[in-house]
Amino acid sequence: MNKKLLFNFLAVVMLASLILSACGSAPTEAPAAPAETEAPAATEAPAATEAPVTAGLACAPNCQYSDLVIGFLQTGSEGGWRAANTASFKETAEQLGLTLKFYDSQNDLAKQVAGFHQFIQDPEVNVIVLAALETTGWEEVLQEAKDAGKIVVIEDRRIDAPETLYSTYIGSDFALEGRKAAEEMCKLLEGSESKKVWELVGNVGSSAAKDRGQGFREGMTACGIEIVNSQTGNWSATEGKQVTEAWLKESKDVQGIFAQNDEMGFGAIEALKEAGLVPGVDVKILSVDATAGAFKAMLAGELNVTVECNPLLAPQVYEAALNAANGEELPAWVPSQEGVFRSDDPNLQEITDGRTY
Ligand code: GYE
Repeated sequence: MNKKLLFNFLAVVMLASLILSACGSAPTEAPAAPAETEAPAATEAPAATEAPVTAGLACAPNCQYSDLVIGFLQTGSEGGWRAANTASFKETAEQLGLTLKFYDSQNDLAKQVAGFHQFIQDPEVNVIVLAALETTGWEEVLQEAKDAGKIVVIEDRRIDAPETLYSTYIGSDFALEGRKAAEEMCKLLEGSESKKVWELVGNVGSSAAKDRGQGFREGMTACGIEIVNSQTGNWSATEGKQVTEAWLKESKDVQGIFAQNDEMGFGAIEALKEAGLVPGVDVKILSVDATAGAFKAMLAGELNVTVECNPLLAPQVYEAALNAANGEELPAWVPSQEGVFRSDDPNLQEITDGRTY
């Protein structure tokens, strides 16, 4: 057999063997995948807390106010609204015959958290009431309180935490207050060619500041208000005045000031007067809270509007605590009912005389 013929024969033989081996190893049916087994149901990661907060106290279902020992974590004493809120809790505790342990957090978040732990460890305390300085950072301590069998009621300021970690929240709809403020500022600036507004913000981490600011921004679009300055005055008259003074050094082209609480509004009023402007006339002033000082400023014509924020929450809070102590499930939020007061109200003096704070 000549070489060429031999090479071709060998090539054919090799090719044939390759084909046969390939076939031979033709992948067999891939082994049947194991019969589809039900994937194990993903076990739900246990929620931080699954059961709603309905476990009552040992005295349930016959707990009385006299059975309650309430640890109250107050923000501090930053102004008229806070003083009225504190008075409501102390006076109502006496009227109802419950025991109140009052903790002043001095507007310091670390102190407020420390006070919370203190009440969790206090064997006498069976209910904890929190007026939160800030919206975040409460989940861990709330879980500890729940594990310790303590009832928690949130008052005044809402928090960002699972609703199963506390019995209820009793406080205002701050976003609604912000929308009301914008609606009133639109009325005050009606007909004004320019609608530049300065905003004095409360403690920036607090729900009251966040939600009032959001509500105002939602409402102001209706009339073309423009917020040209916004800065915290930390709820205080001193800081509200300092911030307004700094703005006035830059420009006096402002038509309205939205102060997120009365104290900062009072500071703005002082700054305007010292700059030679007439508050309530040259610049419209609107604040929130409706404290006694606001009615005094409206009667003097220096404040145009105050949007009410009710501080007298203790009766509702204590009733909720008692119901929770008796194992009742409560609504997640009980919003306060509130109004608006204006300096041009013909009955303003009578309304002022009838106010309790
Ligand atoms: O507006 C302010 C106080 O949380 C609603 O806190 C409260 C606010 C109030 O410092 O005056």
